[in-house]
Amino acid sequence: MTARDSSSASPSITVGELAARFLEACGVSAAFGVISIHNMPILDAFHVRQRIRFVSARGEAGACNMADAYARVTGTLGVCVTSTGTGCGNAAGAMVEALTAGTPLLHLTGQIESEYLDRDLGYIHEHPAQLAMLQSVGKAAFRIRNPETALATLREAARLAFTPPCGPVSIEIPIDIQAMRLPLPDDLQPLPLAPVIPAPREVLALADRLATARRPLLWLGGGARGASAAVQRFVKMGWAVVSSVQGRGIVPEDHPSTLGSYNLQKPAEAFYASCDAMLVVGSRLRSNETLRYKLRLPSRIYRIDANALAHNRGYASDYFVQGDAQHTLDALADALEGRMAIDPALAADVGRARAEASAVVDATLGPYVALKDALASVAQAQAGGKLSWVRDITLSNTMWGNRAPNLDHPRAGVHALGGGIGQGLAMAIGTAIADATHGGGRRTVALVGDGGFMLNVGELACAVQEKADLVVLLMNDSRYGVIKNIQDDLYGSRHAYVELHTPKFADFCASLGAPHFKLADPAQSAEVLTKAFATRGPVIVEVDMDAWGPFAVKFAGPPLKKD
Ligand SMILES: Cc1ncc(C[n+]2csc(CCOP(=O)(O)OP(=O)(O)O)c2C)c(N)n1
Repeated sequence: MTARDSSSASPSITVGELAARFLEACGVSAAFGVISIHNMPILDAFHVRQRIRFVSARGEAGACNMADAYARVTGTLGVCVTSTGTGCGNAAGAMVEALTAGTPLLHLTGQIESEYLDRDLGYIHEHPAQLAMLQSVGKAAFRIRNPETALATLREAARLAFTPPCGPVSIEIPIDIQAMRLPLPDDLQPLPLAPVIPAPREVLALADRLATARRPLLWLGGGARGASAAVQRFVKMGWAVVSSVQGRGIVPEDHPSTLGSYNLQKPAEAFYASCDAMLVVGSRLRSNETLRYKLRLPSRIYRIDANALAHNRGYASDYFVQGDAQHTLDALADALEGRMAIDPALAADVGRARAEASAVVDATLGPYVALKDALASVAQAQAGGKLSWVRDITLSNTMWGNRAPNLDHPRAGVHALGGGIGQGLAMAIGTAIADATHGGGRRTVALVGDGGFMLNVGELACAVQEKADLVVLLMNDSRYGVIKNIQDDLYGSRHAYVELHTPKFADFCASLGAPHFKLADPAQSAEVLTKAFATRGPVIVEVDMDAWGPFAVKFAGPPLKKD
């Protein structure tokens, strides 16, 4: 097929512009990437049209993490644009994270000219199996082969990205195709999304099983993030609630009916033993949340998931209903309201379990309790509790950041779900940009270790350039702390490859024009955090962990079942 030329009567646009216009129709207000000869028709259209804010990341990994976080906090499509070959490959790790987290993301990448494609000619930027790589690091990948099929491909990619299990979808567009012209389509709207409606018979069967429960518990995962309103109906009926880390804030975490994400401490497990039914909604009951599937859950487990394959994964389910979380919970509440006799003591028992679980966490932290508590109080005082809480993989996050401070909204938490270090800073930039473009009025705060921070530190320059409004809590122990702890536990304290040459962060930040505060004393936490919250743009608060001293308990990898 050949593209129609620009002399036709209707105005003609390039495929690059078509992509830009389609994204606008999807409600995308910011996209992230690195410019290259192999994506310039797309980025030129962004620039000319000025409808989408394009953030020039310093690397494709960061760009993809930014787009991922943008999608998580806005609920709209995340978009990253990369170059062919190495640029595209640089995004692979971040694509894996988006896949793990179920983020609806569109990754647009270039390809070499169609004429030379798939011929292994050593053409500049050629990656012969790029499409195969994209298929394996994301949910799906397509190639646009001519202008006539471009819109259909864009529409289908976006539809797939938003179809549970949601995930990142890539489209590669050879550079000659990006520049080809086609008539401007009349309709650029994305395809409608159809939620998975549960079978009414199955909802009633589930209701029959739950109607007699006296101490029912809802376990909410990331798949239930759109179901806050329906979940509230269960809370009103008297159910108890607990969430995975990805499900934080579906019920505001200061609500007395929820354990929050204190989901695997001993007091939580003891509480589960007192519950006679658990309804798991949109959660994979992942290894890190369940002591590698050994956490003792209530004896009867029921499950709702939009993904039919969730049935019996990780834990056996006594009954399973396939359906969108909001629709299914609403239908279930219709069938259960006024029909249950829930133990009135349940609410008080949740509160007790939560307080005990939180005390268990605090007892591990030693001096770092001061940081955790100061963050909660400063966030309340300076931002009305409206925090976007972004975390990298670091000891402090595993030990407390995954559970505290309280989050008030299902989209207020962003973390590296798949466990890869080095993504937190870029995710915080994507979060802050999302807040700026969507007027969220939240304060972005990121928790990162020095090891993870250095992995993608170039993005700090991007943050300064973009005036990304965020506070980074940089936990500096000058090493890969958790790995060192594991070496103590399992490798005879042979501390190999964990001591890191670390920059003088004050000088480094000064060179970039980023305000920097050193926090050398736990007693100054509230004062320094208050100053940081009052400063605009990217602000670094470096916690000098050598001065603070160790945690009370040495954390050495994800907790496992001990008895
Ligand atoms: C991309 C990636 N590479 C390597 C690892 C292995 N790893 C897990 S934690 C960690 C150390 C992180 O160090 P830092 O960010 O300083 O945090 P700390 O453990 O000191 O709190 C490493 C290297 C990983 N999880 N992800």
